Amino acid sequence: MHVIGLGNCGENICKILSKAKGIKTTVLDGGKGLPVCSSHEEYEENVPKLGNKLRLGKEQDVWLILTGASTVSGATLAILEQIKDREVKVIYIHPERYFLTDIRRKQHRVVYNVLQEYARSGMIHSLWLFDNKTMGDVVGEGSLSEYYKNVNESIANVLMNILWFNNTKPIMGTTHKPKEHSRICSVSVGSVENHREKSYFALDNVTETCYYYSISSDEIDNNSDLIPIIRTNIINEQQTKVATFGIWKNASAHSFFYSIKYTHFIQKEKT
Ligand SMILES: Nc1nc2c(ncn2[C@@H]2O[C@H](COP(=O)(O)OP(=O)(O)OP(=O)(O)O)[C@@H](O)[C@H]2O)c(=O)[nH]1
Ligand SMILES: [Mg+2]
Repeated sequence: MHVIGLGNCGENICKILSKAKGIKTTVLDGGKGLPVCSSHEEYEENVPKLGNKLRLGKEQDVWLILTGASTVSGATLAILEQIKDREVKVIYIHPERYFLTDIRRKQHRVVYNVLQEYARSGMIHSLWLFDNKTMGDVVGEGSLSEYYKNVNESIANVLMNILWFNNTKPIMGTTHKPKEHSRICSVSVGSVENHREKSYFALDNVTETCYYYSISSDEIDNNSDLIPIIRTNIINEQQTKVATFGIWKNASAHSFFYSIKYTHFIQKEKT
């Protein structure tokens, strides 16, 4: 897995991921692989050849993390153009609206909409949406000096776990293969006992969902309630959408699940 972090936001998440096994990271920002520019348009027009900076080699599993609120996000499409031969997943961090100046809000709207169109048309493999406000409510906002700490760690955890799920054989079920056109997605996290889930982005018009259960070995051996809880949930979900699941055994004492939700419907701006 190779993760490219664009701007401060992308860089902060890359800092966490760079310590993980099996993940390479590259930061792109004004002064880091990109020239320092003063506007969205200027960034768009001045993206140099990035081959030597990125050094992707044969890696297909490429992720780009950014928010449209940054000036440097003007470089997004020019960067995607250079890596379009890879399987590119984009993590889009939806900014808090009330923090934004008019210019930044406009930039965000443009990037957010274009990326959704790119996903729908298959120009990118998928678009993963996270919302700072929604996530702050779920995982807690830090002090002023580390305001995004919990949010960033939670996003980094999603990536580390996806890598692990993809490379580890489930003890039951499978990894989900979404339909060809279901390329816009979101993640929710949940606890297994009460099956309550909290979403990192409120995705509208979900058409498919898959549940990735990461269960401690103790619970795998001793919790006989597990299968009925999971079965009931999947049957419920299947009433309204395509729903699948996989169960993995983890090495910690802690069990949780992710629910990954997919849609092909364009998401409107969150207010
Ligand atoms: N989740 C998360 N969001 C962040 C972080 N830092 C900034 N943001 C969000 O991103 C927006 C600004 O984007 P940054 O990537 O910081 O962009 P910037 O460095 O201010 O922008 P330029 O330097 O002008 O390109 C803020 O309004 C926040 O919503 C972070 O570490 N984590
Ligand atoms: Mg910056």
